[in-house]
Amino acid sequence: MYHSRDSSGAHVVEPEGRDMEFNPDQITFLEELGEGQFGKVHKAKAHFVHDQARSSTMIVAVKTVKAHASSEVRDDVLKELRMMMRLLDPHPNVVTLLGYCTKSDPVMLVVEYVPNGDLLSFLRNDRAARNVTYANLHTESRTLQNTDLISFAWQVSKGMCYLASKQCIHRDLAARNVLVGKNKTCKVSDFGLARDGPEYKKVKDSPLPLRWMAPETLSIERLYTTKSDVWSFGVLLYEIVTLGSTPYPTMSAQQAALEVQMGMILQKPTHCTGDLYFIMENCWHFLPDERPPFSELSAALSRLVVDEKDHIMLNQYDEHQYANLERSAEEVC
Ligand code: ACK
Repeated sequence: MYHSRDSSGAHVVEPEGRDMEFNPDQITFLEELGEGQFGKVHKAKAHFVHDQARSSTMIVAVKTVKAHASSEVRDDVLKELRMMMRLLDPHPNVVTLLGYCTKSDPVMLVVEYVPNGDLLSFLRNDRAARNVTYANLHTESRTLQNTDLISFAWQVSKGMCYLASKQCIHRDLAARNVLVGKNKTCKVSDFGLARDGPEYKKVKDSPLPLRWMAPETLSIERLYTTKSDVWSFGVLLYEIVTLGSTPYPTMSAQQAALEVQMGMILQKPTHCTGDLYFIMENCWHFLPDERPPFSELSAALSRLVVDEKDHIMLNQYDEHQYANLERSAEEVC
């Protein structure tokens, strides 16, 4: 068993019998996938040594902490790691931790590679492809259907059910933090802000996800619970239904945050059914205790998955009602 100590003195403790500490030599970096909250994310080949006779390689994603990162950032990564260590029995809708390099500098997290990028880009790309559809009928079969979108929502709810069962609060649930794998499998990712307690420490200068935050999280108390994740899940449902549009697109993030604290919620998109909007609305009860648990949301969405009826009527989707805004510095507060 290997113990790694962060600057607060806390340990990352490996479960008995699993050696998850990688030697940096076991990792061959391939292309860069993007920049996450703590540093770069790369596609990589990991060399696993099972015993003296057996070894294998696997394509993975490696999150590397920025060079010369402060001890605060390093601690945050070790906290993310400690959170992921609680989630080691793999769940198909949550990104799995495969290992880490904590003895080396920079610290690296090795996670399962999810090939189709984040859900927000996936939805927005579909929206762009849909515009081509009208000129070329063959594109239609490749664009997302009602069943795909309802399945995305259901899969994320199952991933969140699992996280909630492990007392893990995500704190930044949004389409940009869900990855899309083979066969359009959705996996909840980016535990950068995830913590197990109700305390919250803002990562220096990183934007707060104001448009996804519940009233009690926006308030001076900054309260985060599984029920504030449920609020964010409702906003994520809205992102799915609107093919990745920005919530409250006509308002600045600060304006939206103020209005939400005064009771505003997102309006029903005209192309979704009342049944689906009812699920969203339930996520946005002002009082956290009135919001349903993820198990209930998952059960409600599973009923829509098998329903014959289209709950998202994409043929009535009016592109002009929605806008895609980039997340910007305005959300830093
Ligand atoms: O949209 P993307 O391709 O998906 O760009 C972002 C980028 O890294 C910064 O977060 C991608 N990414 C993050 N984790 C993974 C992963 N486990 N597998 C594949 N891509 C990932 C993410």
